[in-house]
Amino acid sequence: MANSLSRFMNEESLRKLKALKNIKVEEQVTRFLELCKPAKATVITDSPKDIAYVRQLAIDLGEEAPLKMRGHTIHYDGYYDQARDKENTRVLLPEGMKMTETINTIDREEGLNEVLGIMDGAMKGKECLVRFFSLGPTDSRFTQCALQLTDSVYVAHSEDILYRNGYEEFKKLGGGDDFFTFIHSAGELDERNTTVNVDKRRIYIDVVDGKVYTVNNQYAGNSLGLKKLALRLSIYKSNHEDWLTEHMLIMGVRHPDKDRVSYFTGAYPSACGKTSTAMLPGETILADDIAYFRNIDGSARAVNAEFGIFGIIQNVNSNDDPSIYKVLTSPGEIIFSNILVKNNRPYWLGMGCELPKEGINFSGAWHEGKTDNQGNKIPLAHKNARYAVALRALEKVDPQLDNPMGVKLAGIMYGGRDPKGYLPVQQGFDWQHGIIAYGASLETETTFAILGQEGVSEINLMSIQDFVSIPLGKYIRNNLQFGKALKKPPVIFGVNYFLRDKEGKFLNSVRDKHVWVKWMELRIHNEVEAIQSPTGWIPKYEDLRMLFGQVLKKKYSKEDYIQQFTTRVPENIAKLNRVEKFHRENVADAPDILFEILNQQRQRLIKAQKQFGDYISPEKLS
Ligand code: SPV
Ligand code: MN
Repeated sequence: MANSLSRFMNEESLRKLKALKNIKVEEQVTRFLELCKPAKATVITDSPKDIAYVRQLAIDLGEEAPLKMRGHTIHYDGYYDQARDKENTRVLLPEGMKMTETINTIDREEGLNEVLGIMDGAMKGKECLVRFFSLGPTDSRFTQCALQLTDSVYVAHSEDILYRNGYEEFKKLGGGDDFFTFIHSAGELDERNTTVNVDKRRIYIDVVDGKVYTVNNQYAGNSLGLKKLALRLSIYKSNHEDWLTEHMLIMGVRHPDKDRVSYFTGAYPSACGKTSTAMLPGETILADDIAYFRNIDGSARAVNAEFGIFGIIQNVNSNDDPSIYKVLTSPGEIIFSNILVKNNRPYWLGMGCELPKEGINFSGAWHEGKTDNQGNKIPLAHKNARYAVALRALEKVDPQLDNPMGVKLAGIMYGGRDPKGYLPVQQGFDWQHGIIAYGASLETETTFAILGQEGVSEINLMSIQDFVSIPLGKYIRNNLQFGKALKKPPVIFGVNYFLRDKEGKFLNSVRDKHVWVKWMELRIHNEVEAIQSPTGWIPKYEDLRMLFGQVLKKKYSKEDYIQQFTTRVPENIAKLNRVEKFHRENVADAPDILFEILNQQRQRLIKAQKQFGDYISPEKLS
């Protein structure tokens, strides 16, 4: 093996690999170097020197270009590789394993043959970086080691910003094989350093073997092993153990004037307010995308699998997201992707200043009015353009970020993009009701974060449906069970930032979510009362009026309250019907309790409808 490895790497790299004393790691590295056939391979440790090498290589090879501000670089993904590719992302299904129909799968043998065929020689002429990371804090029950091989320096550099280094963690494996392996190749690149063969883009997830093969792509949601690809592997792994993997933010919410912090997690589909909730001014952030939960001594505790933010940059401006705007306009290590650059300065949609009429963007040289091959106008920047920044760069990072025990959870939020049905904020009656009526019923409109049509309404269970690598019913049961086993489960809330009036106008402004979050914190501590509606506990006007004044310095009228918190019975019943149909048709192993809880909700709505009519003002319920 050493012989084969020394064909690819110099003595220094070989020494670094050997120092891990892990034959399993060496086997994987050898096997995939032999398959992908790079010109050379370099082993990167956690040392600042090695990490600086990666940062510089991204620039030397032109995968990133420096911008005016110190530490800022720009990277472009291919024009057709700007979001997650759902169609070509598949779970490899071994013979005999059952999976929910909505989960994209391919027969394991067939899939492996195909993807290994595409990856054969995919790194020709390139340098393969061999990297070691830790998902979750190091030295912790939550730690999950991850090995990454990639020929994209952008991928390796992004992972440095977004994940904890894990070379030293690998040493603690004691030669064991409890690590995930990610093999990525951007494939052949064009003169702009973007993938040529996007038609051969494949992202295949081998859950039983803990490996992911991803090729002919660069967009981070497709290429970075540690992000959405590891999410699938850890959902599978946690299902076979006793913990949960969630597509969730984690934040510390403060009482308006007491010295008190309560930790919340929140699940929102992509581009539905997850990052901006996690970044609310005055609160602290632990995670904006992926959380691991464990039951530790009867309490739900959570950690961030990640260490940084890969956030949507559109509409980040000093007014709506002041804290992240400040970070993005200050010196420090940031990779911008798929935005416009002019005179080495970055520009994006909704940044709140005048925008140039030409520059370089994800289509190459760009000018206003430029069209693509299909005659579509190319925007100044892609809607899904992003930034990657380490959480430690934020002033408001929570001090518990690296706590090996995680934080104790007080509340969980589920929020979709629902123009018609769900109230802006409501509290579930109990754990089961919250998981079923808000989590498993989460319905949302599709967004630009996934390749394909926008604005199509779909069920996106717990906002994690795209990533679930076990039967969906099992995933729901695991969540129900997790809460049951706790001494005091976190309180579950349903939120909806996207409710509209009859004319289609949004009923809330972007920052109102902060009031909802503060209300939840008070509810958790039983410091405000609530009104029982057919779909959950809802806020009282006086409490919201007080919080709007305190948090946003805004007046909150009774009319606004009534409009926002009116229960829309026909819309809610229609939603229940869609949710039930989805589960009956697709989720063969859906638990009976799911249908019971949906039915109870329906009965409560019908009863209230008989008494109060189709549209029920909160005043009638109090
Ligand atoms: C998401 O779309 O949910 C993201 C970005 O967090 S990525 O999954 O990386 O595309
Ligand atoms: Mn996400």
